[in-house]
Amino acid sequence: MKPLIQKVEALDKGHFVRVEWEDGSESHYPCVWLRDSCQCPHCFLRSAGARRLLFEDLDVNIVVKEVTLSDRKKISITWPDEHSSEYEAEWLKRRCFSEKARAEMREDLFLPEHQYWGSDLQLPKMPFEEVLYDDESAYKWLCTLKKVGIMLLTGAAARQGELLKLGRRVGFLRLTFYGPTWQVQDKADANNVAYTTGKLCFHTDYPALQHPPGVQFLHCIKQTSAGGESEVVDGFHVCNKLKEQNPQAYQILSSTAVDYTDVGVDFCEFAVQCKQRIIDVDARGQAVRINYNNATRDTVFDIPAEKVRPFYAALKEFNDLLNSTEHKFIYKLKPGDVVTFDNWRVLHGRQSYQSGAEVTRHLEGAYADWDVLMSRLRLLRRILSRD
Ligand code: OGA
Ligand code: NM2
Ligand code: ZN
Ligand code: ZN
Repeated sequence: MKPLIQKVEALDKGHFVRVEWEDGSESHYPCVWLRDSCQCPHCFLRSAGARRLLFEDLDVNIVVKEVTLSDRKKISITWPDEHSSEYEAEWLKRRCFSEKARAEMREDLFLPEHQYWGSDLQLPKMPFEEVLYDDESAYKWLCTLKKVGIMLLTGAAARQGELLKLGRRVGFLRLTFYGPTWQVQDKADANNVAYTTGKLCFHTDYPALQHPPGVQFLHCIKQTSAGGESEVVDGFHVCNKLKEQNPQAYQILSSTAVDYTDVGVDFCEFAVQCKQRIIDVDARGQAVRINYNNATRDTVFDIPAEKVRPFYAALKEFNDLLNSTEHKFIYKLKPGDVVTFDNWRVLHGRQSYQSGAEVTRHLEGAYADWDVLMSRLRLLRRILSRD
């Protein structure tokens, strides 16, 4: 059902165009935006879906000379320099500036809604193969990953290389200093605490990078009989709790820049340093990314000495909440399981296990960026809405 236009008129001395829709509702469009968004071949490169018009050539005080309605399906505007622009009803409707329309568009483009969870998590599951070969399943996987923050894919082969397939399915994986994919197992002279048999307390991976990987995949190839259980916690849910229960701790963790370091050799030699706030927040103070790995938190701490104790106290509060039985979910990966999770939101950990002469536990890991996964999600939605 395509929207139809009842009436169009210029308002506010030509600075606005008012569109009245056939259902009686109305939309107001600022003329500077209309001129800037002209869809003619001179102003817009259709093949790239991108603006050709240079900002230098835009008069930010522009007003309309004339606006007319043709066929109730599009409006035409003549500008003072006689340039003319056409805008289709459907195109305009999708770009309505009302609060409600913008919220809908935001929802459509970014799927910002979160479903929070605690120890009651019903770990979402689906067969690995389905995600690889069925578009509807792949779409469901990506939507769940965005909304819940975690999904288990089952039935992959218990050998290396399965994550490369998942990478090709979404587009490509994120290369880091640990390689295109990496092997989590007990290693001599480990270049990372993850490559030991020790317990890993709740962390997000790679806060030492300026742009930490948005998504993480862990594929279980071999699992030890005793120990090695996985733990996950919804970081955004815990942040909401902390903000409520201890606003001061929240304020400290969302404003203090913490130094992270990672130095060694793997894919190639590296000396990574970064400053991150443990809780990254948006303009409204909502957590948007957790950057917390106690192992790579640097001993260099670039804050005034008197702020150090309050910082540790705040981090203790956060760490305690992460570990409360009400919030954490414990499970054990089986060979063939691939856990996929939002590395900006979900903190993960593992219980320790016995070291021995041979390798008793082996996971293959990989990272991907949210840009790549969201791009695939939008493309899949487009394909699925066609048939
Ligand atoms: C890691 C990690 C979890 C595990 O390698 O960063 O968190 O279960 N591994 O070994
Ligand atoms: N590994 C698993 O932040 C980190 O160092 C997380 C990264 C070694 C690729 C661990
Ligand atoms: Zn134009
Ligand atoms: Zn990790």
